[in-house]
Amino acid sequence: MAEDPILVTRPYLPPLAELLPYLEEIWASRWLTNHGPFHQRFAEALREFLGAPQVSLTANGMLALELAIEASALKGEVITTPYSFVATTHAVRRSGLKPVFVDIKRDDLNIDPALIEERITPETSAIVAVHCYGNPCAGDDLQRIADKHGLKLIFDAAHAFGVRRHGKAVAVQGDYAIISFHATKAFNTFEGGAVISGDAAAKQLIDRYSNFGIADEVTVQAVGGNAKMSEFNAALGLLQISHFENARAGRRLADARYRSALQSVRGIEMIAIPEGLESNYSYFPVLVTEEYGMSRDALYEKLKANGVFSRRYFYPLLSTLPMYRDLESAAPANLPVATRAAEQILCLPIYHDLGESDQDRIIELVAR
Ligand code: T4K
Repeated sequence: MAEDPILVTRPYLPPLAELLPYLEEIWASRWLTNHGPFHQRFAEALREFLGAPQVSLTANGMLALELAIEASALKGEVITTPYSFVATTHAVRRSGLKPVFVDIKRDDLNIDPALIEERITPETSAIVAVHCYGNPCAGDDLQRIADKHGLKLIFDAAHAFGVRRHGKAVAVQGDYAIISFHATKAFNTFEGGAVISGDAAAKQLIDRYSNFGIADEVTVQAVGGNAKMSEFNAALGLLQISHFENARAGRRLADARYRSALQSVRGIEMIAIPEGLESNYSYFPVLVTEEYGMSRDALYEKLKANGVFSRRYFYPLLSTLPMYRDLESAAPANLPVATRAAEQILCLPIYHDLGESDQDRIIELVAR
């Protein structure tokens, strides 16, 4: 008999019975959206969980990033990484800005601060950095560069929910940071996201842009849009917070099993967990190098033929997409580390209840 397929992730869902009282509350109040009681409770719970000064909830991570860019009133050029999900660069471009790609570091696959300053011009207004797979960027170095050149600093922390370094939430940095609560993330509300901001005025800007620019019943102050989170998603989020550590613990085990089984496989490189980091273990990226003796794509196909659906996050490189490849900064010669990583990367399945026998199946296929 064919074995069950193993997908790259499996969303964590709380027991349905625990959600029902929340739904009954929504049904009774008929308050479904527009910053209702669950919205406020979830935002407050998140603020506490993250230790963040301010949190605004949004309909998803992409809109959160667009709001952060909009509230930062950027112009001209934005320095960013080509090695991310397409939402990152699209948010820059959809805001009428020009993305300027800077290469990444091999050790964490995040933007390389040492290469940023040579790309800064009088047109540059911000840096949009990504904590790829939840691994923290060199936040202090980025902040120093942003301060020196008067740039805004925005973190796409879509992957970094719950990640802490020396006890502090990695997502709480910069002028704004965004998180995604998409179904495939470490923490999900089906769809959802949040913007973290530093003070009440910054949060007010985000909240206003997210609600059509409306200040009160008769006052519209900005050309805003609609990025609000509904009461359903907020109620689910409130419940999910109480389950997060449990889900993280399941993924931590799977991560540790992969690391010990794959460390001796020639040609398979893993990304080290930096000292003091409490990851959320929501991705398990490996780099399939020349020494492996089989290309990344051949391994991907082999896994697929055996019912294991890994993903090539993040290939193709954003700078090679038709809408970006003509940018001067998109030249492959400018991005050798990212180009190589995109050709070698493979994210193996990882989730809270990945069974040991399923994981062994994956490990055997990779280790041969
Ligand atoms: N910035 C960064 C750095 C991001 O990575 C993302 C999103 C964003 C910003 C934007 O945040 P959001 O606007 O999405 O909140 C997925 C996600 O759709 C996307 O959220 C995520 N990053 C990206 C890395 O991955 P796909 O195209 O790979 O999703 P899909 O539908 O192929 O699903 C992957 C696997 O997950 C499937 O094989 C099965 C499983 N799955 C998926 C869904 C949707 C489930 O088991 N249940 C589900 O409901 O993009």
